[in-house]
Amino acid sequence: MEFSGLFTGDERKRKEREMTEAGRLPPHQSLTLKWPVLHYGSVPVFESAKWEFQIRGLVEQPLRLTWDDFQKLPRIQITSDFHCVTRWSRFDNAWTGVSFREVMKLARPKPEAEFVLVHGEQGYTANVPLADLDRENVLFATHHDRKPLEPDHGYPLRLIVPHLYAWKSVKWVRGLEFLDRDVAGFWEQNGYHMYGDPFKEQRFDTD
Ligand SMILES: Nc1nc2c(c(=O)[nH]1)N[C@H]1C(S)=C(S)[C@@H](COP(=O)(O)O)O[C@H]1N2
Ligand SMILES: [Mo]
Repeated sequence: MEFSGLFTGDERKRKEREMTEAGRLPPHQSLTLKWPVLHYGSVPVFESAKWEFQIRGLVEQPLRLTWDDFQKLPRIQITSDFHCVTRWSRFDNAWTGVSFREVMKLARPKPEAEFVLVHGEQGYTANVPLADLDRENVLFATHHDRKPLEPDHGYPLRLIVPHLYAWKSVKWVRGLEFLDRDVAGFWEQNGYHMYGDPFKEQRFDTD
């Protein structure tokens, strides 16, 4: 017999227990089977002819990539978990896109570059240490669970940094600024933690 639908609450609890036991649920988070939408400001309209991806700061090769340039880069698929500081976690997301390392190969950060300020549309920013982006599961995603990103989830391109709270996973990402010091991004200027490790509960700058 098919009881699915009737037991979705139980299914959620079962999975939450499973993830807790596997050590994948960070403290004081709860598992969601849905995918909430969370951002500051409005959803930007994508115009491929106007879009460009800008890489500047401490790199050997500053770059401006058009949407066509970006589309030509090799793609990877990564499955990872997603933890929002407002206490929901979504597990086993399949992301397709271009790895951070692929973009690094083109820009070639200088040895002094230790931090990156990630820029999104409308002035949204998030700061991440370069070492935390230079990992094999960090990517610029165009697809989620094999479907193009919805506009409110970051279409056409978003960063995914699975091991940090999701405010670092910049939607509508448009560029990278390589720096020799850690410069606070949007939420970090508004009281959030500079690093944001969900397993250490680094939510606020006082944590
Ligand atoms: N450009 C931009 N990216 C953003 C945000 C934002 O306000 N603007 N919010 C962040 C936060 S706090 C979270 S939890 C995730 C939410 O992603 P989702 O809406 O796809 O679930 O996006 C992150 N990326
Ligand atoms: Mo968030």
